[in-house]
Amino acid sequence: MSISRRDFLKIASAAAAVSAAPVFKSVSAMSTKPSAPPTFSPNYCELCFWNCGLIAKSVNGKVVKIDGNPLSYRGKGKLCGRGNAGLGLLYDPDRLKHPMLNIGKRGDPKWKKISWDEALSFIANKLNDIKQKYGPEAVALFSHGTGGSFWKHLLKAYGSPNSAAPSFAQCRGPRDVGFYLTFGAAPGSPEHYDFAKSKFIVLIGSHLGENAHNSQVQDLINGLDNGAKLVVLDPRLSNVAAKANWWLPVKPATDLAVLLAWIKIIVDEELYDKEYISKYAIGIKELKEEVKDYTPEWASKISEIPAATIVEIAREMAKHKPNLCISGGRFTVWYGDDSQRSRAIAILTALMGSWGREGGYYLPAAGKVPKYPGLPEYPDTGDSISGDYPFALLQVTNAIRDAAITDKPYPCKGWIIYGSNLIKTMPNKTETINALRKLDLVVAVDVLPTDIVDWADIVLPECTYLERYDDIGTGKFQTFEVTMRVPGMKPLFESKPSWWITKELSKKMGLEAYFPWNDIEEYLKARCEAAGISFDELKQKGALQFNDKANPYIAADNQPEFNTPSEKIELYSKQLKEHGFDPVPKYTAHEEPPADHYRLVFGRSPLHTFSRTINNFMLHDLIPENELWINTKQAAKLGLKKGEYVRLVNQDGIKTDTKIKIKITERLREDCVYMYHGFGVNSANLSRANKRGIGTDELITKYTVDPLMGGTGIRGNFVKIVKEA
Ligand SMILES: Nc1nc2c(c(=O)[nH]1)N[C@H]1C(S)=C(S)[C@@H](COP(=O)(O)OP(=O)(O)OC[C@H]3O[C@@H](n4cnc5c(=O)[nH]c(N)nc54)[C@H](O)[C@@H]3O)O[C@H]1N2
Ligand SMILES: Nc1nc2c(c(=O)[nH]1)N[C@H]1C(S)=C(S)[C@@H](COP(=O)(O)OP(=O)(O)OC[C@H]3O[C@@H](n4cnc5c(=O)[nH]c(N)nc54)[C@H](O)[C@@H]3O)O[C@H]1N2
Ligand code: SF4
Ligand SMILES: [Mo]
Repeated sequence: MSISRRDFLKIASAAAAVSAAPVFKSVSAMSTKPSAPPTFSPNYCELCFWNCGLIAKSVNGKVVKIDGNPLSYRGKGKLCGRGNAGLGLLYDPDRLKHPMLNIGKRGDPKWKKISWDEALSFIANKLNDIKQKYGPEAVALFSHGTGGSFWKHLLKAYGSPNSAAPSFAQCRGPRDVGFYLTFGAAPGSPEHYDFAKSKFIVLIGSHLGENAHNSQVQDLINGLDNGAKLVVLDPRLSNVAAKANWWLPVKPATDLAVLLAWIKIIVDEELYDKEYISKYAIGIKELKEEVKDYTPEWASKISEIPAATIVEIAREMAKHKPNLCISGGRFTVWYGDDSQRSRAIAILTALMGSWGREGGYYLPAAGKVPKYPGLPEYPDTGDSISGDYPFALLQVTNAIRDAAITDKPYPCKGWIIYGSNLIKTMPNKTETINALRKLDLVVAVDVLPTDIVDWADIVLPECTYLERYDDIGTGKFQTFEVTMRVPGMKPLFESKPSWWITKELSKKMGLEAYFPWNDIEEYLKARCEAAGISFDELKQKGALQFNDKANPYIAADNQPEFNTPSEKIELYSKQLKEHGFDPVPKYTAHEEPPADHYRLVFGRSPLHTFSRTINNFMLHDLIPENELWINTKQAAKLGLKKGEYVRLVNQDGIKTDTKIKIKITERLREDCVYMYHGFGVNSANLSRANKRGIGTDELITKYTVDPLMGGTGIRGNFVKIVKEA
């Protein structure tokens, strides 16, 4: 099977359809002066966290166009459909324009415009009160995005260890932990999947292409172009599944059965990379014993994938070892046993010898940009709120939420929420609301009046990425990438960058010694100098690559290190056993949908990032609302028509406030329904997004916590379809 580069656009959907026309219109409407020669500033995209490099073109002090930066590893000169629509955020008339104080209630706000000075004094006073009453650890930061780094620094200077992000315990945490337990390292973000060189690729519930992480999609397409075979396990015929050699419409929640059967076949038939395993791994004998009952026939009954297909694919994988990538995916908080499912993927990867091998998982280039030199030490902090999860690699957001409700292990009284829409991204909204109601202080730092903003006491408007400098960005790929964001124009309205907000706040909190730079360029220059990088070159090029001579693959003179207790790959994990967990993953059955219910399955819209972009006028034009996918037979059974609007009721009797349009399709199993995540925006101040479609977050009242690391499995919710009278 071969696939052309043009198919990238087809996979990534209507990327090309993002026309620049509306931008030029909005910009020319703004500018009255004759055009000065354009200026160009490098930047990196913040429409999602892949952070592809871009060049912003400005005319008369306004950004008028953005293009991919060819020097960027993550973008390679291209932007995805969302990235191309950056101007739809920059010129969104709904943007936050000035600091605001909530003189109403949390969740039912009345906003009063205030000055930056008033806003920062208010926050500093509250933070100092909390410190006096409860200690600094009673303040937590939630963040997502590059500007978060200045907030993390401020929080540590203040003395709190509680800095968390939904992008761990609500996203890739279980995958990272499963791999960490096996290899002593995670696939990383950005992931070290060597798709471009793969001969065989396995995607497990990962719908790359719709999940539009730019260079990763390009790598996948290049791999397929070069003849790689592709297997996709997904209950839905995703766009990438439509390109696969094998689409396995696995029964949702049963992937682990297939993975365990694959392990059994490979171990029993001795199809694994024997030299690699004997050199680098421990526990092959114990593994064989532990998986002995997981026959393909057993897995077939559970997963509804034919036993012969399971056997065929196990043998195909082995034929292509070690140049195959069994992808760990990214969004992995599914059913609560997620770090164990990820461990099964890691074990298979080890058996194929593909960690550190061409076409498998490459070894990333090393590199570091040291911190700003000479800063005072942070104060000593006590333990962070991590819950009772022995293998949590990072702080657990839901444990912080629990602490705000129960005061255990100690009170949590203040939340600073930077670029995170907690109310839509944490499962079980009622718990989030209960926590928010109990706090003494809620600060939201955002660019738009999104749903979480309505729950804040005080709102700080950040300027968008196209209007600000930010901290230095780094990424470990086959090169070590260092990136810089340079503003293409002055901030609109009274919005400000986080480097400025945190510095001013530090003065009011008596923490100015931690922010000794006069301005951001001085800060960035000092970091560049400490790393031996030319600031001027970085500022001009936007992205620099280092260590590009490093060998990304295992070789006689390039031996891997495994940061596990045994310093080997652990097929059998003694440390899991010591903590009372299964040393080799075991299959456990998950709850099935009750009668008349479907499992709620969701994923990414190729042209939106969660709820971040729903109000973006360029993207809204293309995908204004989500649709409910339902299988043709089930639609006929329920008498549903294409385009008809319905509501949903979940297993706990929660009925959606808004409606969703029916899409009838053969591309989905009969036992589930599917929709894009991110819609169903509540905030009345987002004029285009408000109440369009349904939010998965409305329906996710149930979640199953992963006992190893605290991740919240959210794919165990079920819905019934309610027709409108
Ligand atoms: N139901 C459900 N929940 C999920 C998921 C799901 O699929 N379904 N996905 C999970 C995943 S994979 C993840 S990674 C998490 C993400 O969870 P979060 O990190 O909470 O979510 P985001 O949508 O990235 O956060 C968006 C907020 O950042 C703001 N923002 C955008 N740009 C900027 C900026 O430049 N500066 C500032 N200060 N703010 C900005 C937006 O306006 C918005 O309010 O959610 C998880 N939760
Ligand atoms: N366009 C776009 N791209 C994005 C993002 C975005 O918001 N928009 N977000 C980024 C982020 S932070 C993340 S974490 C990634 C997430 O991207 P992915 O890791 O690819 O995860 P999801 O989007 O949750 O994947 C959904 C797919 O899993 C399938 N699925 C559901 N249940 C099961 C099951 O039980 N078994 C199997 N095998 N499959 C199942 C669904 O049918 C769907 O096709 O995307 C990233 N890329
Ligand atoms: S993948 Fe798309 S949205 Fe994400 S950073 Fe790159 S261009 Fe921006
Ligand atoms: Mo994510």
